[in-house]
Amino acid sequence: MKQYLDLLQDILDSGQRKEDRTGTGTWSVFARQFRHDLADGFPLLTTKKLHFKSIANELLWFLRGDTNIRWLKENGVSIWDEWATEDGELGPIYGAQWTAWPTRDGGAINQIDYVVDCLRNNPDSRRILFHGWNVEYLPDEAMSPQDNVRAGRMALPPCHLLYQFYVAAGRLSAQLLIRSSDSFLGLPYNTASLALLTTMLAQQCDLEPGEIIITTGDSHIYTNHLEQVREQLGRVPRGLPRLEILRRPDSIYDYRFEDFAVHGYDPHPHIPAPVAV
Ligand code: THF
Repeated sequence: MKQYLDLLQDILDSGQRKEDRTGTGTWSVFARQFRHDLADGFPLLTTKKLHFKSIANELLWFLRGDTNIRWLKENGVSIWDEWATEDGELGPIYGAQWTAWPTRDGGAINQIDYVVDCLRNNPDSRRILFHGWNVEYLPDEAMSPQDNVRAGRMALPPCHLLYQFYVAAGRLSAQLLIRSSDSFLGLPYNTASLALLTTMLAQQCDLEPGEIIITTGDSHIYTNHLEQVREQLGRVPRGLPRLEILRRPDSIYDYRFEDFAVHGYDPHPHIPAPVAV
């Protein structure tokens, strides 16, 4: 994915130094976009090895509506540990808003059900989207993630928030708005996750996967990732792997990690980097 390396280079070339919530400091540019046709391969970065298991299980965890790290840990994923309370809670983050957006009357709306229903029954709709930015539950930035959770709010506000889908000529495309994009650690995860979700939805709705388009708002590189970014920019991208889904589960909620096979993934070695909390 040359476009990803171009974005990193763009941030190095024209980024401004900004302070951030975590106290780490970043180099940042505003509002960038890239697109990838899923017919050209599965967008799992080849210039460093990504842990596909973390990416896939995180997505399955969102779709479960789960907001406790217990299931993630049971499935070998630790990327949410830093923000959870001692009993593993993260408050009403992604999974809660996606599948159980709270309503005035004390009920809940499943936005994923809505999207699947639209894709099947009203694919020309211009309203096929779901949103994570539920303002009532956003954290208070002056409090720690854990204290926010104890107060009934999200540990962190969603970084990837608006997912919109589009059907034409039997192909399903998706665009995603990421308001705050940790370009070295988070963006490769968010890209592969969007591609996986789009492929799963296409399978459920008898469509072919189309394009994914990602728009990043505050597009940054943390100051403690610069060396890793330069290392990555010196590497030559390799051919993309192919994703195969080995069976057709009964619903979008019935996928398991074992249903996914990634063929031909031949990345450069992993490059470790600290995550800003
Ligand atoms: N906070 C910050 N600072 N960056 C983020 O990318 C981020 N997220 C989620 C919430 N807060 C964030 C958490 N997602 C890793 C990857 C994604 C994360 C958090 C951490 C990470 O450390 N990845 C390592 C490997 C770890 C593993 O797979 O076990 C890597 O090298 O890729 C973005 O939505």
